[in-house]
Amino acid sequence: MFDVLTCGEPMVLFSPATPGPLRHVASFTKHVAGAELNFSVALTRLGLRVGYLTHVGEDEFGRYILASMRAEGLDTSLVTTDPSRRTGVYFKEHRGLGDPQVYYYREGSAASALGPTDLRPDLLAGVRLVHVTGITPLLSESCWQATDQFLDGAKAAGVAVSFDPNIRLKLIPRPRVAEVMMTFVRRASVLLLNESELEMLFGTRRPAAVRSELKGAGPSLLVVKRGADGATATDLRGGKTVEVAPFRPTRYVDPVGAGDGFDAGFIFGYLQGWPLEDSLRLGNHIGALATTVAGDYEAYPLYGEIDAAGLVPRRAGS
Ligand code: KDG
Repeated sequence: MFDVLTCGEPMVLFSPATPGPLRHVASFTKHVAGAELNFSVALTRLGLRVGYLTHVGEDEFGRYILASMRAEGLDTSLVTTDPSRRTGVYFKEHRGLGDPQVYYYREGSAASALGPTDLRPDLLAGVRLVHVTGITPLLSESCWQATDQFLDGAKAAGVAVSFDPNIRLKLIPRPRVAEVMMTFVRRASVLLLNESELEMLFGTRRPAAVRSELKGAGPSLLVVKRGADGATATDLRGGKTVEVAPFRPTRYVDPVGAGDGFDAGFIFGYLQGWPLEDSLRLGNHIGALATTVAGDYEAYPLYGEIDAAGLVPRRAGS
């Protein structure tokens, strides 16, 4: 039985040891990544039971992903090994001009064969939240159907859904983004995105301006990740927006993995019933830590670490 259920594509990430065009890079460090896997690792480190539904190839990279999941204490019972397809891979490239470039080698991967039959109805029993990102439906037709199945299954079972569009313009042409993502946004309970995604979907960077568009249907909570400017959470029913300041890490490598870490921190607080400010603060903290290392999830904290850092709110009288 899981607290949280998610699905997506895990990949092996090769991070360059030196900056510059990849053709001149001689060595790389190897990591495990994938937006929903990162999210699952972060929540597992905080103590939740996460079900991560995916496929990997019957190859060395698939074995490496499974071994890394086990090392993190993450359940692997929902991972199917597919002998007929390969595990996806991606490379980062640091040119020194802003965020890293990413190059995917994932077409036709094992995870792209994820489909609607993967979600057995019994998997939702006892689940408190289903997490979906906008990456998975763009991987293949069957992944799109699997995402639909996830959202419909959650609705039928009365389970909350968090959705992060995680817009990857290498996976979808810019003019289609809003139309495609809104089909998923409308089925979420909590919408988590960054400011440029907010603008792509709603044409505004002001959370309050989104309320009328989502009135009636869709999320009740809008969480906006503002990077170095902190984060906000807007109660789309009541209208109140709360804002928290950012965490400023003393070292910065790259931002990949920060958004997933933020999502996990916020959702952890949300599931514990914490005040929105505390959930945002934990999201910011995990997101900031993620930027300090070359891998996506390595720097995410353990529960004991967030407790020691004073990020677990004390109830009145405790
Ligand atoms: O959020 C981090 C992800 O972008 C990274 O791990 C790779 O899943 C990935 C993707 O599809 O971009």
